[in-house]
Amino acid sequence: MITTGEKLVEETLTAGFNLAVYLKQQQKIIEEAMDKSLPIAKPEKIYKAMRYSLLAGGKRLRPILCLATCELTGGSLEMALPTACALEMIHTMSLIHDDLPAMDNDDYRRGKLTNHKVYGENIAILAGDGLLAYAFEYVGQETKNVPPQRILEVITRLGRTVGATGLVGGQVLDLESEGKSDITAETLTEIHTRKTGALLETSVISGAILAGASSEDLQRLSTYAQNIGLAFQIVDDILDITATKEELGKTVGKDLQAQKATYPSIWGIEASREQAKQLIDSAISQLSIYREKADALRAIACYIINRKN
Ligand code: GRG
Repeated sequence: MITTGEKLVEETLTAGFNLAVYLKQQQKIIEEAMDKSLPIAKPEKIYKAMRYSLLAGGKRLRPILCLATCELTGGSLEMALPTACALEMIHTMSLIHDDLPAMDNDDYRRGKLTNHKVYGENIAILAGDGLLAYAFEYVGQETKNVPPQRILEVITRLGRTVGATGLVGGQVLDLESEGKSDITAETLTEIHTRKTGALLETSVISGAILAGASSEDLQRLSTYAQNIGLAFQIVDDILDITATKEELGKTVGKDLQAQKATYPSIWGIEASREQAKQLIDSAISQLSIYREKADALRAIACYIINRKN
């Protein structure tokens, strides 16, 4: 019986599933695909700026989730790889814009100088815009052997995730909440459901849509994704307090500095950890029907609360 993340990691390892090996292998596939996806063209400066952030490392969690659910629901790697790359392009563009002086004003990301620190603010804005537009083009142009209706569904969903109902709206609510002392856990959850949860959920669901998953599968996977999405953000808030700059590859303590409400500031660190664990347990409970076929998704859920960056 699986109860907590750490326990599950042990169990999946003893059952023959090695998460570290799995993540490394999937990251290699994704790195190679992304490198190929965006060759340098003219004007070189913008392509270099886009590649600088896209290929700067990171956990590649969103594409890994997309590939995992496509495989789980009967699809192939080839069906989901363009969408997996597009998800990382969108995530990367959101990081570039989030780091701008007009937003969070950060100098470091993924252990490197932020895009605007290297290329200037004007190019960083355009690099983000370029990646966002290319993500949609890439899914439309490169997805092969998938019925057009499914591709259309993924593209529509990506648009909804990025726009005012998702990332953009979440970022606005986040900006509006800065410096306010009366932010409730409900408001915080609304912000993070849009800012962080929406793209994680779309990562999980798009792989399954491309594979032609049933509506029951999509429902189960949505619930899994919503739970890991919230847990991911709670852990992110905790790491901003407990991790080092070297571990995170970016400035730490930013939330406190910007007077942002966080889960630890509302609940305290221990209660936040407990909440994250409960969410991971709920996420994992959605996967029982898939038995060992969902080992990767189970182990990723555990990794989300045990991660150090
Ligand atoms: C999407 C059009 C458009 C604009 C962007 C700036 C903005 C609007 C939204 C902010 C979105 C944002 C930065 C959310 C935070 C998400 C988050 C927890 C990022 C960290 O993700 P990790 O830990 O990072 O997966 P790595 O580097 O491992 O990929």
